[in-house]
Parts: sequence; structure tokens; C-alpha cells
Amino acid sequence: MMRPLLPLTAVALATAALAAGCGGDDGGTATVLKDGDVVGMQNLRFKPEHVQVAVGQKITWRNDENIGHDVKADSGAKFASDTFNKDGTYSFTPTAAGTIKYECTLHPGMDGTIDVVAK
Ligand SMILES: [Cu+2]
Repeated sequence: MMRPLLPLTAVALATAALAAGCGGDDGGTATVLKDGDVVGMQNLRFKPEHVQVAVGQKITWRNDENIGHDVKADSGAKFASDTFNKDGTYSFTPTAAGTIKYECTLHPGMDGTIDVVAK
């Protein structure tokens, strides 16, 4: 009787993994940034990790903890900050629609995604 249950369990787990999406940390849903919103850096994470902005809309990151962080694009754009400390900020303005993947080079797993949409 137990044997038929195993494949079902595997399917359920695979489905759950797919549903998580986008790294699994933010449910895959992009937070639409408004002018003046910032992406925080806290507990070795970008908050929120997945954002959406329009072409030409400035994105500002702010370090909210007593650990240095940086911001470097991995794909979809070219930017790289110096390391900055608590209350320090860094900004980037995307000029083309697409998906930007970025990271903090100091902390493996501290990654973010920006969906840049046409105005
Ligand atoms: Cu970091």
C-alpha cells in the first residue's frame, strides 16, 4: 500500500519547488518600486529581492545593517558599487527593458532581480 504513495510525493515536492520560483525566497513576485522606494540590505539579503521598475526609473539600495555590502550586476546591465556601510546608498538607473540579475559580491546567496519594463 505504501509503494504508490512515493511517486505522488515526488510530484508534490517538484510542484512546490516550481511554485517557489525566482530563487525561492520571495515567491517569485516582483515588488513594483515607486519613486522614493529603496531596496534595503538587511540580514545578508536584499529587501525586497525581486523588484520591478520602469526604464529610466532610478533604483537606490541602502545598507540597513552594520556589515559592509556592495551591488554588482551579473547579467542584463553593467554596474558595480564599492563596498558601503550602514546608511550608505548606491543608485543605478536602467536604460533598457529586460531582466537584471545582481548580487552582493561579499555574501554568497545575497542576490537580487530587477524586472525593467517599458514605460
Ligand atoms: Cu553583502
